[in-house]
Amino acid sequence: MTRYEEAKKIYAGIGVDTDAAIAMLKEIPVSLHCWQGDDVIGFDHDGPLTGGIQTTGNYPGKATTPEQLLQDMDKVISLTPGKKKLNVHACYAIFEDGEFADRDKLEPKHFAKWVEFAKERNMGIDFNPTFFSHDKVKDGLTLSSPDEETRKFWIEHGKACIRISEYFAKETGVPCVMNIWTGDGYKDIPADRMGPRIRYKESIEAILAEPYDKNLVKPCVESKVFGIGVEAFTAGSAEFSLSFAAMHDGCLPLMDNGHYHPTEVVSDKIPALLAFFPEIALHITRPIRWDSDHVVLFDDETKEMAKEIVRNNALDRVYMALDYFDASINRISAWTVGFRSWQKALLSALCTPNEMLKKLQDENRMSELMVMQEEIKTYPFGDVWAEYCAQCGVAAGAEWFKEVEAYEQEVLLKR
Ligand code: RNT
Ligand code: ZN
Repeated sequence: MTRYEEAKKIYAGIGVDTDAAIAMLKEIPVSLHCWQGDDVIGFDHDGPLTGGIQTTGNYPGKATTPEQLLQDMDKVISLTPGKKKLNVHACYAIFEDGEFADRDKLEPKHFAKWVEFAKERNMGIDFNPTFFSHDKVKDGLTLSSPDEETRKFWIEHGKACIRISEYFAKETGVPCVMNIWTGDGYKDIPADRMGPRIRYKESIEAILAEPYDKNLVKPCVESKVFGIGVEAFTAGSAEFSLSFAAMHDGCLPLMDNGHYHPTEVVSDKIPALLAFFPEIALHITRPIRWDSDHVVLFDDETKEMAKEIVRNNALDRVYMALDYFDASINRISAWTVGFRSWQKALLSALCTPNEMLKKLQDENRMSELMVMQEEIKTYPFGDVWAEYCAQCGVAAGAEWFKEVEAYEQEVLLKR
């Protein structure tokens, strides 16, 4: 008997069908963010990253051209199991020879290369307007700015992004999740906390007034507790974003698990929102102290979030996207570890006897529930993971890192 056959038998003993778990995971799309490859810079400006987010580190070999970034993404795709969707930011517009369009004037054609790339690989695309790293960010504000011209510019940007999102959906045949996040806020105590939020609300409403097909474009609003340099006040707080989504039909709440106070957990928020919203969206990341964007690992909270999605049968109601950026280590490795970690979390959740555990809870057999939850932790999950990777044609173990090292020598260090 192979190790997988052995493991399959052990899992069958608790009513888990590992073949079915593997088959299911192969069909679940997870969005791979393009911005891990170049430290969230993009191709439409020369300036630094702004907007309350920051990358730290200067590991060599980052992508500086569309060709390099797409080549790097292909490498990551080749090292990771599972179905993927691309996640692109508006600042990653690809302009042909000398042409340029500012954010408010972006058109589908500026993303034709992304569509070509996605189609060739049978992937859908998610999209994000970029409300940062731009000189029209006035005093740290965009959609909530008291300056009308500033707000207008960013509303036009949002509308352009709706049109581009619809183009992505039509071209790929897969709905496009369009996420609105701004770093709008204040470093120190404001005198007016409501004014900026009313303006933010009205600006998002103006963006969503752009006509679009609700089956093709899924707008979301992402909340945040604070950003670097905007510690005192964030316009798009948790209450703001959640309320906005709740009050606007077709708009989804997006929770980034790096955007809450340290003892709050998104795993507990997922089922709460699923009790109300038909669909929700997630940014999967790893917060450490003040930073919200470390590489995703196969850690307890990551596993817990995956469990909440799987055991509530919500794999088709939760849009899952990765969101982190680390410039201090090999970027291909960072990208790959994060994607593989979320795949592990999903597979592990699919290999959990969820119905049996729920029954123990409902019958108040809490001692047994604790015993079982602890027992499952040492089940031979690694053998199921290895089988899944083999079926997907990727290395199950750390062998993949050898390929990253070779790629670093042959490609990254020559840039
Ligand atoms: C920032 C938000 C946001 C960004 C990306 C690049 O705190 O998480 O989602 O990380 O849009
Ligand atoms: Zn995010």
